[in-house]
Amino acid sequence: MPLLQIEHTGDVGIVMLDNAARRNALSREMVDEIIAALTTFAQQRVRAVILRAAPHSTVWSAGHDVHELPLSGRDPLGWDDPLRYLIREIENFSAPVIAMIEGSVWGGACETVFACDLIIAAPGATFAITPARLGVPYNIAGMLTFLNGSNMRIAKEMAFTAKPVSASRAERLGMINHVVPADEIEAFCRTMANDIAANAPLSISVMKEQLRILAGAHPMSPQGFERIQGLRRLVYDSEDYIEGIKAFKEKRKPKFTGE
Ligand code: YXS
Repeated sequence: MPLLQIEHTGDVGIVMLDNAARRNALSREMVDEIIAALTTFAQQRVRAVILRAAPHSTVWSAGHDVHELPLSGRDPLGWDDPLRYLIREIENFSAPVIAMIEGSVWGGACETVFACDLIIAAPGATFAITPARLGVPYNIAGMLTFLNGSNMRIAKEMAFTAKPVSASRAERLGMINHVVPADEIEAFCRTMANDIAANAPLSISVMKEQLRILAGAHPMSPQGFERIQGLRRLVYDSEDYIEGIKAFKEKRKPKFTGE
């Protein structure tokens, strides 16, 4: 059974996450279907994409599928992790991707939304950066996505508290483009997508790529990279990492010891 619904109208493509039973968790299967849809849209030369959940969703996406996080000994967010592929696909997609948000957005899904080019949220939407909730060592590119999607102070607050940020606060902070009433948000996003599609696609595609390159232009020494990777290994080899995943699966609060 497909985990998505796809629509292609004129120059606009729409991907609707549709696996409410798993709260649209970004499993390998779900990510593969999203990437397949984007690949088709690229072949159809769509000029804007809307990435959404089913209407009136209470959870837009619960983030990385926790059941697919490796238990200890392996980087949970390495280059080949499905979430990393999804982020790169969105960032490298030639046309703008509009995230249309209804419901709560968690962890890797929050990064996915921040990787989109525009974010339009209904008033009840929330955004949470959750590695600290599970004991996960987020990866460098992902932390840069969070930083570029907010600012240092807010990225730290979201990462350290793992608490959701409301749509109104996110808009006030410039983290999202618009807050639109739930009964108007689909029409609003379609209008924005069509406005974009009416402009010059080559010009837009180049500006999107320029901004991607500029946003990622952060020099890091080889020693700096290796230090971060060493620190991250200490985390994914820790007892706390195992405890975070175990507690999630056992539906209980984790007890972190710092070991
Ligand atoms: O128990 P069943 O089989 O019915 O399944 C439950 C949940 O286990 C499942 N589910 C998930 N499965 C895999 N990965 C997930 N991330 C995930 N989230 C939920 O969906 C079924 C219904 O969940 P339930 O009963 O909790 O629904 P709810 O409506 O009461 O609560 C919805 C949420 C989203 C508030 C709740 O499910 C939740 O807190 N989910 C985890 C949110 C989260 O911490 N996500 C981060 C995932 S890890 C990640 O993205 C990164 C690696 S990181 O951690 O670094 O950010």
